[in-house]
Formats: sequence, structure tokens, C-alpha cells
Amino acid sequence: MELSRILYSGTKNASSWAMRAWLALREQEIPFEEYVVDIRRPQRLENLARIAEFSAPAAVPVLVDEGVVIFDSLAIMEYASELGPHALLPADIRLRAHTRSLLAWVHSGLSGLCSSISFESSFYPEPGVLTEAEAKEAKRIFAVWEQELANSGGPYLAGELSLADLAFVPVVRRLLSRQPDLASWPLTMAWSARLMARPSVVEWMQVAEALPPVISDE
Ligand SMILES: N[C@@H](CCC(=O)N[C@@H](CS)C(=O)NCC(=O)O)C(=O)O
Repeated sequence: MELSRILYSGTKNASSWAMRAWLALREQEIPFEEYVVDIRRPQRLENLARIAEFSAPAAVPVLVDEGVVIFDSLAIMEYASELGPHALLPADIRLRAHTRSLLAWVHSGLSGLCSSISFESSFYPEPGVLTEAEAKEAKRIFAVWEQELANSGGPYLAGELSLADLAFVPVVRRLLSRQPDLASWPLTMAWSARLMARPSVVEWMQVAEALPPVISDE
């Protein structure tokens, strides 16, 4: 019998949360059918109302796996990590907890950076420049990545590729679109290039970059 697994994803140049879940499934080579929910206005509300019929948060992503509804990118990412052939969280219990902290930090808005720099804007022909406060916060995040990579020895934040790296992909995209000078953070520079070159990331971005720009809500 064929497996039924549908990911309700979102408009690819506007859905950073959907992207994270999608990347985790792709990285684990978990087969799924994708249903792209158009979250652009004005159709957004009507489309999300349909999602609300089976998923309480009325948001994407949602994975419906054999009839079981798994909502929220974090839950889907953890499921992908458990279901696929290579866990996307470290085996060591302390390292795993630390990696989950990074994931949780992204999930709780990365100290406000995600709401001030929209994912949508990273696809604009001229994404604009960082404010002084954003540039300061970006530098702090580059330094955090640099330290994580130095501690683990790379090539990813926790050594091997983990959910933390995947969760940061839309953040890297946002920040790199503003063309920061990463010379002071060489490990971060190499890691971000490595991450953005992963076939899963390239696959999503190729579709996202071909779409008409979306004016963000913020
Ligand atoms: N915490 C949720 C956030 C999901 C989310 O905000 N998704 C956006 C698209 S990327 C959405 O559907 N927004 C519609 C809304 O909340 O009205 C997750 O991680 O899945």
C-alpha cells in the first residue's frame, strides 16, 4: 500500500517556516507530496482558513502523515530527524540539548531579527541595507556561529549537519542578501556558503527566486 504523506507548504519566497520543515524532509530523503498554499494577500486568509479545518494554528507548514496531523515547523523537523536514515540531532545528550537551544532560539524569533528583516525582502532586487541596530545584531549572530563552528570543529554547527543548520538557512539568506562583510568570521563565511550550496537549499531557492516578489506584512 502506498504511503500518504502530504506537506502543506507555502509560497517559496515568503514561507521561511515552511522552508525549514521542507528542508528537513528533503535532507532525510523522506518522500512526500507537496501542496503549496498560496500565502500571499489577498488569497492568504481564505487559503489559511482551509488549513484551519484540520490544523489548529491555521498556518503552514503542516505535515499530514497517514492521517496524523503534525503542525509547526519544529515538530515536523524533529519528526523528519527521527523518521529518516540519519538523525539530524547529535547522539550525545548534552550536545543534543545545546543544538536544540539553537533551534529554540530561531523558533522564538532570534531576538527579534527575523521580524525586522523579512524573508520576502531577501528576494527583492534591492533588499535594502541593515539599520545600525540590525547590523549590530547581525554581527552578534555571526560571532555566535563562529564560536559554535570553532567548538564543534565543523563542518556544521554541531559537527555533522543538524536541524540547527537547517533552521538557520532562512536567517543566512536574510543576512547575506544585505551583503555583509564576513571577513572577521571566516568559519561563518565558509559554513554559510556550504549551507546555501546544499542541493536541498538550492532546489527551494531556484523556485523561490523565479517567483514575483512578495510585499511582506511587516
Ligand atoms: N511557529 C510556526 C509558524 C508558522 C508560520 O508563521 N507560518 C506562516 C508562513 S511561513 C503562516 O502560515 N502564516 C500565516 C499566519 O500565521 O497567518 C511554525 O514554525 O510552523
